[in-house]
Amino acid sequence: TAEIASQPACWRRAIALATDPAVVAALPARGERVAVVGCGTSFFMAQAYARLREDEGLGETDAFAASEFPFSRDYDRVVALSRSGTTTEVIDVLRRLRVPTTAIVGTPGTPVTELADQVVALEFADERSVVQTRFATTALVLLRAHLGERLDRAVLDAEQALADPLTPDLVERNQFTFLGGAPWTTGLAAEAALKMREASLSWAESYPAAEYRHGPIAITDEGSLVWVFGTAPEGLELDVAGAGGRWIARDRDPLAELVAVHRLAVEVALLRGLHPDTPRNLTRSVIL
Ligand code: F1P
Repeated sequence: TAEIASQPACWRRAIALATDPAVVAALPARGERVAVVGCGTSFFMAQAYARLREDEGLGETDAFAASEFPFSRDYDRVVALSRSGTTTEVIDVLRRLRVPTTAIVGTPGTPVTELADQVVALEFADERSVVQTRFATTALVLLRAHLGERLDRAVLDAEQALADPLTPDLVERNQFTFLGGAPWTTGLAAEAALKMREASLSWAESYPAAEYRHGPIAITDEGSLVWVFGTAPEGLELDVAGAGGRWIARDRDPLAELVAVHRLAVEVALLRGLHPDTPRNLTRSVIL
């Protein structure tokens, strides 16, 4: 909980760090063809960043789960995201690559930092919990700030998300669906669903918002929560209400909405008698 609550402070540090010359030199330059890789949470942050960078016109940007990296493709730079710096699939990609690489990590002095050409260490955002929250969002804030986004409002929105009451009609749900209302927020929706699974062992799914009508709406009922990150498609709220689901769509920075989901995941876990920091079957990093 303390790690979740420290996100606005960590984000402020990341925004300041984004203009540090060493950090600017390590992150992708305008026009470079870039691939971003990671596993789990880090992969979903990679997806969000890749789509933002591409849509900003700063260069073709792809995101891959590290296990699916296409070595046949030509990239100018590969960015690896890994809190632990010890994830096997990320290490494998960095070992095989012959192009410039940048690692963004929580812990320096790890195999990932040894293999990467450039390293950005966000030690202030590293965390004890097995479940990632602030490292992931802080890394994305750094990358968004480097793209030129002004993120003061996002920080204020995160503070608001930390202050929101979590009412029983949100916590007492048996199915959680998160929708990406803009292409870059689909990665955030995937991460929100992962948080609900990891921290509270909930049944959670995610889709691009417009895909929701193409099948997933079939599972929606009175026990469902449907939460949109970003702008909702016209009329979708009525469809969800018609299926009996509880709908949330707020005019806030989507990354701040992820902070709200961190808190929801903790509350649902506690309600079910689970420890949200140490999910069953999960370790801090996957070393194969
Ligand atoms: C990646 C990751 C985490 C997940 C769990 C297992 O770790 O998949 O996202 O929550 O802790 O490892 P990393 O490469 O970012 O350290």
